[in-house]
Amino acid sequence: MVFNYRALAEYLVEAEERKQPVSCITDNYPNFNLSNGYAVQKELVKIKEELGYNIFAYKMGLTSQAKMKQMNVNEPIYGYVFDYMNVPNQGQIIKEELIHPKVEAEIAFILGEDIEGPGITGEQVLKKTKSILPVLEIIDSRYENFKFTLPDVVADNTSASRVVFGDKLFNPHDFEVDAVEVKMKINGDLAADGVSSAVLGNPAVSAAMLANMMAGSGKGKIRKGSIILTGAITEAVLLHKGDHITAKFGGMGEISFQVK
Ligand code: OOG
Ligand code: MG
Repeated sequence: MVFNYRALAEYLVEAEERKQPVSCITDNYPNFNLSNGYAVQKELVKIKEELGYNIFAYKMGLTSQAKMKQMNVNEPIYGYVFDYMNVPNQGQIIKEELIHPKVEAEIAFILGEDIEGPGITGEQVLKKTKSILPVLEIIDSRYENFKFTLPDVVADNTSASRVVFGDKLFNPHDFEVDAVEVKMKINGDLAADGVSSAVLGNPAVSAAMLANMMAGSGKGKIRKGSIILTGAITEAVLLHKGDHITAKFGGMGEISFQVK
């Protein structure tokens, strides 16, 4: 089947702009597959660039058991974070700008050298990583009830919506990247917790997987200086207007923001 990838990308961009969820692409087109999903994602990136936005970071998704179980899908995926999604630490997100946002805690990597698949390992990526830092990702599916199949969520740029980075960069060589303990509180109550090893054993493995997936689809290497979100350590937690979120990343400081 031949799909109109541009029209499907517009459908999702409009849902984001109108803040109105839409039905899954696979509801209308049951044959829509994962490579079709990435083809829509590619058009969605073009639309965002035409609107004047730029890619700010890469993101991996569904890299932990907690997330795969929560979303009922079983394979890591990738997408892009755009510049307009960036929110400062201790800043705020506006509920009215979003549909049904959820928050999740992650580790981000900043590359000191290019990385390239196929066959690159987590250890090799760590050697080429300049810094790591904590990040809270706010995901906001453009699909009704936050429900989708893998091809749908890939088309929807893996629910990318907002990001709040920590203030400090850390040298990955001084750090046990797989032993960062995260505790996320909402209005003072524990909302989710976990350890960074939940992400494929080590978040570096997720960054390596990204390079390998990109190589597999002919997208080439990931350049020095690129930022990679390696995927949620914990389940994602639904946000409400008025919520105050704080997350402690053992040894890496704290991130907080408010939902206005
Ligand atoms: C898809 C995005 C998943 C992660 O870190 O696992 C993701 C979703 O759950 O809506 O960003
Ligand atoms: Mg995420």
